[in-house]
Amino acid sequence: MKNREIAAIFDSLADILEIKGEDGFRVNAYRRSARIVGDLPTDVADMLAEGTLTKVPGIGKGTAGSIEEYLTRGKITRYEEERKTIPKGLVELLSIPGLGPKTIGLLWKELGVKSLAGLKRALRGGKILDLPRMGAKKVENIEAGVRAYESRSGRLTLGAILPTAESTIEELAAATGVDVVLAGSVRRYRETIGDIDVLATSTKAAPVIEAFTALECVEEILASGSTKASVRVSGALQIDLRIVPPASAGAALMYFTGSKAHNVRLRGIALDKGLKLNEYGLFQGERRVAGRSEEAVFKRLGLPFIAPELREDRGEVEAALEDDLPDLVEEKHIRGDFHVHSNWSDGRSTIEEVARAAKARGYAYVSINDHTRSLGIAHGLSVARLEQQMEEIDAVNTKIKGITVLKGTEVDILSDGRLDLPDDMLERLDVVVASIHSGFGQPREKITGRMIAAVENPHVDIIGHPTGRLLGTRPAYDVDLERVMRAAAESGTALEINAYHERLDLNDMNARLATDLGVTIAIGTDAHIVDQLWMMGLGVHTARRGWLRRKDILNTFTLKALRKRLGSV
Ligand code: DGT
Ligand code: CA
Ligand code: CA
Ligand code: ZN
Repeated sequence: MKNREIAAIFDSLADILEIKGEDGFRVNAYRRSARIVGDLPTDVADMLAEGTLTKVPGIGKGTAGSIEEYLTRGKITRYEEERKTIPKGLVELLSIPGLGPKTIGLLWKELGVKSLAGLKRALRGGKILDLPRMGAKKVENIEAGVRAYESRSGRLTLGAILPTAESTIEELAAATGVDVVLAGSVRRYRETIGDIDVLATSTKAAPVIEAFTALECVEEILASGSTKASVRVSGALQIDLRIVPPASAGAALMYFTGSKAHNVRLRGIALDKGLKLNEYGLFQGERRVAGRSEEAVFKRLGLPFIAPELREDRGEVEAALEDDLPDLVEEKHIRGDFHVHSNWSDGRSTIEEVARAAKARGYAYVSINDHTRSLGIAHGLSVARLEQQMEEIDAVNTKIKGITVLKGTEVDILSDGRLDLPDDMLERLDVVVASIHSGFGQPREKITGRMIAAVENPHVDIIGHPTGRLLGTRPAYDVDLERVMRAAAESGTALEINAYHERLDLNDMNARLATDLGVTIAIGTDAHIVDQLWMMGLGVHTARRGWLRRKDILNTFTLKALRKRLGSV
């Protein structure tokens, strides 16, 4: 389905026009087309074939023509032509968080900035402050954006690549009949991924390499040797494959799972015992004493098995030596989801669809948490609409057995710290998630105050996406998290691990700090369509990376225990 690709081109077109300073009407028309096409639930190719495309409100003849051109010729002439009218390097600047097309246009026209290097020169030279509507605060934001952009360069979110990673190992295993597993940062479930590492166990590497480089997803073969190969799949995503014999499979998996820092620690422990550890095995002199499985290697090193998520040299080696590793939460412990949007606000699934999908995942409960009225762009609910929604939830609960739909909200924490729903309304809900969606630029004291006010509201159960960061695109707002955590521990309010792949907020280390301070963590997917409920796994693995145990996680509570904890009946 090409909908998203086409939407991205319309968006780029709008960006280019905006950089050039063309009139807002045409810019907005392309933005609107992008949004409409991106949100279409059906394939534009089918709609074009059936002649239904031009019947969609907002898709005129011109837009339909561009879509047809893309589907038949793979490009849109208008876009190709416009692209040539601005310096190539300006397009890259659009990826810098906090830097929009208007400012880029200004930098280009006024200061001759044509690339990232040019932007950095302008920042260093201080000339940028002379631009209209530019202040010290804004310059600081741009500098922070450049830093964020440079530090993530080339890294993708785990959630964006995990489906590709999983289907690759399945297809390769099916094609070759050998054991194929993931290693590297994907197996450690890091929030962003440089490349995908895959390990296959076989004594005959050639047929595995052949099958690997012939996979349908492969766009380019970067390297192909006798025991390893690298390919490029969609975009810049690279997959590295190594083939190892069974006698070294465990040691190789350990080595290529990393992290490097963790590996260094394990090699040190081996040395202390007069052993040598490398990707071929654990050796005493020339003799291999372990290597077939990770379990065997750990055992011979005198250590319990260390879960891949912990292998970051953040104290796991010390804990293992003292046999004091945490008993980590597992996906199978999860009984429900606390953050799901429905089509009552900006989601796309009905409450009934959410209920059925949650039931199919084996959950006991799921809560519906739509936005509230201040979030107009997200069709936030008024009190009256929320009351209607509660009736609908009652109806769904009567209709569908084996799952309980909880009444919830994602109430907006307003910029002055008040909540967007009155207390008497909040009191009637089962699961109140309170989140910040505005005023990201406020000073630390102010944002911290807003969050603490929400934490201390007795009706608020969970603080949603507590730092507001979006991976690679928006830094966290300036908040004193530790103070919020202490307040949350005091009032018994849970903090969220928002499992949506671009958020993962709280992140691993913050979740760890929160539980160390006595805070309960609630995992919510922030799903806007039932196809996103799978991201619960990303949240659980983030929790594991934060050393969290079953009892730290609200989602592991039975419905009865949950109701008691939330104070709802
Ligand atoms: P990434 O791809 O940047 O998200 O992170 P990783 O951890 O997957 O790193 P990658 O793909 O460069 O290498 C995979 C693993 O292989 C890494 O976690 C540890 C191991 N490894 C790679 N190079 C070295 C090395 O020079 N020394 C050691 N000890 N281990 C290495
Ligand atoms: Ca990797
Ligand atoms: Ca790699
Ligand atoms: Zn939210």
